Amino acid sequence: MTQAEAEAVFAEIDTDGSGEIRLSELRDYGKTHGGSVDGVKLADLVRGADTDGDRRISLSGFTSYFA
Ligand SMILES: [Ca+2]
Repeated sequence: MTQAEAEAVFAEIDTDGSGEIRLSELRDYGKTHGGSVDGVKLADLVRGADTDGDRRISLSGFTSYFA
């Protein structure tokens, strides 16, 4: 997806607007989107996009994974 699309999806998942996606936010999103984000399984997304290993996904980690 494009950078802008990735940012829009990120904002949709980051429901508290903290600028990071927590696992609970990802799980809530997965519940209503078939357990995946744009076809990527949540577990694979965390592994691929959590660049510093703190189990939270930053906007830059998210967009570099998808865009
Ligand atoms: Ca958040």
